[in-house]
Amino acid sequence: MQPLAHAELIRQAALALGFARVGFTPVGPVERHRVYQEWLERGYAGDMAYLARDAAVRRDPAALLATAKTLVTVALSYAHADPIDVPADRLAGGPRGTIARYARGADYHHVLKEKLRSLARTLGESIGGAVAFLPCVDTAPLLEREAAQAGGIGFIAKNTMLIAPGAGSYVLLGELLVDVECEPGVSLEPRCGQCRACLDACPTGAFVDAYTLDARRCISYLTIELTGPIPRELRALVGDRVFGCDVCQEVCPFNASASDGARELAPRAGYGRPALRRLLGLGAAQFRKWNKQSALRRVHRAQLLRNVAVALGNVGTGEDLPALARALDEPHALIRSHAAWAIGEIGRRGATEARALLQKRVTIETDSMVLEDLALALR
Ligand code: B12
Ligand code: SF4
Ligand code: SF4
Repeated sequence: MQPLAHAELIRQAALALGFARVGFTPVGPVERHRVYQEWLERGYAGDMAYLARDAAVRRDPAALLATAKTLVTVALSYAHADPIDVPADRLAGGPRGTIARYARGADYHHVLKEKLRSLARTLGESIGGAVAFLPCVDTAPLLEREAAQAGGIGFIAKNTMLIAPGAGSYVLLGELLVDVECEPGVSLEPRCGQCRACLDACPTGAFVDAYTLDARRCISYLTIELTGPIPRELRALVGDRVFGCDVCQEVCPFNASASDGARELAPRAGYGRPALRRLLGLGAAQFRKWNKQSALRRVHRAQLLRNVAVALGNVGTGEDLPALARALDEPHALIRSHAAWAIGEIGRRGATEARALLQKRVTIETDSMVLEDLALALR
């Protein structure tokens, strides 16, 4: 079979599996690896040490599978309707948080990998021989957006997202390395034109410039990747977001008409706008049940409760103080310090009971980070 026929065979099988787009690029050194290196050197990766550890592998996907000839790139859509459209007065249970769209359904890592394995099996059966392959999704040391652009799936936009024209940026990326030659796709140039809506809308000002994100300021990093305290000066900017952020995609005109999210990634009920007080009350076992088989597993319980406390500090009222007071007794100092901050913020908005709660905790607290947050909140 010829490279063109291989590509067509894979394309048809991938579309039948529900992928929104499929692309092909010969395995070889990555064009913008230098950009990646510089991004790391400027410290924009923050605490994501794994990005620096395997930086060299990201230079050439051949390091992952020596016999690989083609990097098949795929995109799976999660453009589902947004439950945020539900009017606030119809939401019972106190203030709500927001979970980023990609994490509202099943864990995309598993969904994509399963589909990629199935794609490899179909390829092997069709060409009547064993195919060496490696499925990759997110965690492999690959520059996935770069690969997707090179394969012809879409273009890298000013918000650094890979946009597939017609499908938008609410697509998750995966790759299949195969030892089969395929006709390469045609790489797309950026199509943002004069638009800069995403750069202006970012709540934390995380874009250094078009195409360059300082992850240390990105709410996605702050709520998911960062395991320590969220810098105090950024907490108010996080708003009600408890896991990830979609602002720079929500404002993008390329997503205005995006729909057709994959069935397997459909949002689960209650996972778009969860009640914050309920989340703050999740014990260890309930937490494990809450994030089971979902991309939400990326955070530990203390990280989630830290995020929830920050969100309550931003959108909560005096009615949320009892829940935050219980969080002040949590064994984990990270939760206590952010609960103290949140109580201080609610107090600043006029809830008079806040001060007494903070003063009571000061008398028994021993952790220096929590004591600092308590002192600042009392000021
Ligand atoms: C680390 C990481 C993050 C970090 C850093 C993000 C970033 N922009 O770098 C944090 C935690 C902040 C993050 C956030 C999110 N992430 Co993330 N993340 C990754 C990961 C693991 C590595 C990305 C990376 O290497 N970053 C380093 C920078 C330098 O790379 P880059 O942004 O791709 O930059 C390239 C371009 O900007 C380009 N470039 C530079 N200059 C120029 C100039 C021009 C003109 C052009 C055209 C290009 C260009 O060159 C760079 C190097 O290739 C990838 C998975 C993977 N293995 O690739 C997922 C991935 C990028 N993330 C993904 C998602 C879904 C998200 C979030 C939307 C999640 C959320 N809702 O909260 C946000 C989006 C924030 C944003 N605007 O980027 C998806 C993106 C899918 C898509 N359609 O693009 C990926 C591909 C995972 C997946 N398998 O689907 N993420
Ligand atoms: S995900 Fe949110 S915080 Fe991060 S760059 Fe986009 S808008 Fe800014
Ligand atoms: S909002 Fe505008 S500038 Fe940003 S990615 Fe979309 S088209 Fe490009």
